[in-house]
Amino acid sequence: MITRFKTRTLALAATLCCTVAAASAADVKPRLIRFGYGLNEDSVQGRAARHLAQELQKISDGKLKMKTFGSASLGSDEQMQGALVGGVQEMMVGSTAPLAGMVKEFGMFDLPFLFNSEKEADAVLDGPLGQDLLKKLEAKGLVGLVYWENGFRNLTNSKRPIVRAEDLQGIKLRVMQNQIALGVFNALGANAVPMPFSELFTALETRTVDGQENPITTIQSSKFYEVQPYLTITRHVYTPWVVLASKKWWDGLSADEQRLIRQAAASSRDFERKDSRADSQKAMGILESAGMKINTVSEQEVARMRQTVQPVVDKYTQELGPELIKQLNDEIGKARN
Ligand code: TK8
Repeated sequence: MITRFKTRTLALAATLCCTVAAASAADVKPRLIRFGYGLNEDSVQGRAARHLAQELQKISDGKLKMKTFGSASLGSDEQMQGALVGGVQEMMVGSTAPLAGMVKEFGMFDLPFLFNSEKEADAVLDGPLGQDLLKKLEAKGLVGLVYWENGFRNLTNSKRPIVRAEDLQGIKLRVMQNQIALGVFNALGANAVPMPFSELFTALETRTVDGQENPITTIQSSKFYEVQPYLTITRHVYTPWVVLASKKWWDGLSADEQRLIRQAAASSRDFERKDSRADSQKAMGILESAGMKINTVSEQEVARMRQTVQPVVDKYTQELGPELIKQLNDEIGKARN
């Protein structure tokens, strides 16, 4: 009796479940999503891209298939942004720095010595300011989904240890492609050279440039230690990555498809930040055993560097809007306390 009742309940539940599943499945078409990124497969980006693809496959019952393309095989960050705007590529992850050419406010993340910790960065990126910036992309043909951690950047070069800013004199330093990054490093005395990341390893290897700056995780996964003997821990800026979709393509998706992609993107964000923080420790050990000569700039020296770049910060505070920079500092202040 009880058994028969249970069986019937189960059968009913099963029918209900599958009706619901079928209904939602009706709004999800089989699709192939091309997702491009700049680092190699064995990097924080590579691992998080695979996580995103698997998650999406799982929650869409295999309908939303993502194919991931690493090592800038679909182009540099800037080229992929263009492909997304044009609707010839569906998704990507890339730095905020080259987005400043479209939405200038993204340049704020290139202002030096802003965040003190990952926690502060998370709070600002996931808070009102970071989310407003993502919305601004829509008018430019991009849908900003979530921020991943790229992280605090440090200097490497092939000439000498950087103990003081003066040591940067005459060093040809590759920087990300925007005016603020350029202004900051020129102010510090380097000869800043903007260049896409995809050309960087070769440029370092052939000594077209002497140095570059990126988080420890990237210095390790991109094997910069093979061509850069000196690493200086400066943590001069925290830069994020942003997961983007083509607006042209996005607008043709059903609400269910958009919801599933947003859900998978949020999962990739959590996965990637955790992985990045754990990998940072591990990568440092690898760089040490690879024989890099590592030094950390002193607090006094950081204070001097801050002073040296202040005119650049002031200039871009005016250009980006003093109100916006005030909001940024307020949100950082809140997260700090
Ligand atoms: C990878 C870049 C990279 C960034 C840079 O495509 O350009 O130096 O740090 O992560 O976005």
